[in-house]
Amino acid sequence: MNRGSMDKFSIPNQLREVLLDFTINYLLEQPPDLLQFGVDFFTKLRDSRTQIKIDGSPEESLVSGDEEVEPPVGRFSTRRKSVFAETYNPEEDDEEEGVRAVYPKSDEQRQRLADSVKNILLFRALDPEQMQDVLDAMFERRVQPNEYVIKQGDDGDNFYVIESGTYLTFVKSDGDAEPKEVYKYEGSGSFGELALMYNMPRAATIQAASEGSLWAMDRQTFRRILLKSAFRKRKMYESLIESVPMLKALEMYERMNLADALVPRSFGPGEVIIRQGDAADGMFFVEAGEVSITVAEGGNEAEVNRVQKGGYFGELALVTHRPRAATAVAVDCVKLAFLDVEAFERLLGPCMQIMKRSIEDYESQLVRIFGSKADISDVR
Ligand code: 1OR
Ligand code: 1OR
Repeated sequence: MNRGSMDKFSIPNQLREVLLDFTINYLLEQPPDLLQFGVDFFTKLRDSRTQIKIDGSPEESLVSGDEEVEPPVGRFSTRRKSVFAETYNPEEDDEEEGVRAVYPKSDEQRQRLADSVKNILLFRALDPEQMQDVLDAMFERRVQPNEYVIKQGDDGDNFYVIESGTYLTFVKSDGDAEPKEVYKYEGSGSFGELALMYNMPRAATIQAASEGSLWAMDRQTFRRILLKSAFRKRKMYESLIESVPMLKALEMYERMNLADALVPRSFGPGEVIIRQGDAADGMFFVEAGEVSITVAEGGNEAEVNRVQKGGYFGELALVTHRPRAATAVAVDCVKLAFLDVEAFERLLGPCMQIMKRSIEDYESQLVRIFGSKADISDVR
């Protein structure tokens, strides 16, 4: 490469980063007064220097005791990124700021987009107006086999929702010679939210394994519309997820996805949560209160278990693909987090061994209490 007189000057990385950050912020915000904006920007940048946290430790868990809703910094990497962005606090952000991107779409495109975003967990908390905003802001990107959509270590630009295609996820950890394949998206799902949510470099590489079509949303729109709701949800379920021993089998990223998927459900004393014999649509984690489990068998009904905070129930039917094996009733005011069957199958694979072990325990108890193995033994 012929760099000519450029060789005489070395451009410090910090200068490049700061100027780029400033330029991007200026372009996005389009303030009326460049100089005033510059003064504010650099003042804020200087003031923030004292607060900058460098490099989250890898042992740091998803769950921290503090109540502050501030994005953790660099938890997936050892490289620090743009200082301005690091001090970002979603709770202080003015939602109305910035330009709104609108990409006109044909009816046919709208329909395809609506189908693609239907099951995206991060979109669940949006109201219809925000959803409209999101749909307007998304633009189509077609990819070819082997094309890299995201490269680990890069800055985050877009968030992607899959319309079609297969995508491989690779992570190269410190000390690894080669990146390892850690996950495969097949025709649905979304990726690329981590770098945008937590202001860190891309945590993984995403490569198309087939031809495909993606819907992309730029960083600014993502942060303006999705960040706060996604953040609150992940924050809300951190301590619940931490309190369930079984879920320790999950990687931090898998726990985040679980938090996105959980839905709050409450029941009053005596209310039936699950009825023996019913078809199953999901499972429950107990956040507060107590749940009584009873089994009816040949005219006898007996309480067989009580489940408290940190416990779970309703997983058995999802694992065995059978009707509910027991009835669950709220003993007092019970706060639960519900996980639907589709998310269960996608997210709780790593906990399957643990669940199967407790199912074996149900079986031996069943034999002890009723003298028969009944119908729960078909564990797949
Ligand atoms: P990003 O913005 O960092 C890469 O860009 C994306 O890959 C990332 O957001 C996620 O959306 C997606 N760990 C981290 N990121 C993952 C993972 C992952 N899987 C998909 N992405 N895994 C943990 C690996 C130790 C795999 C979990 C199954
Ligand atoms: P499910 O989807 O069948 C009822 O819906 C839930 O009650 C079940 O999943 C379990 O999560 C939970 N036998 C069967 N189900 C039990 C039991 C249990 N305990 C909790 N559940 N036994 C108690 C073992 C300590 C054996 C009964 C004889």
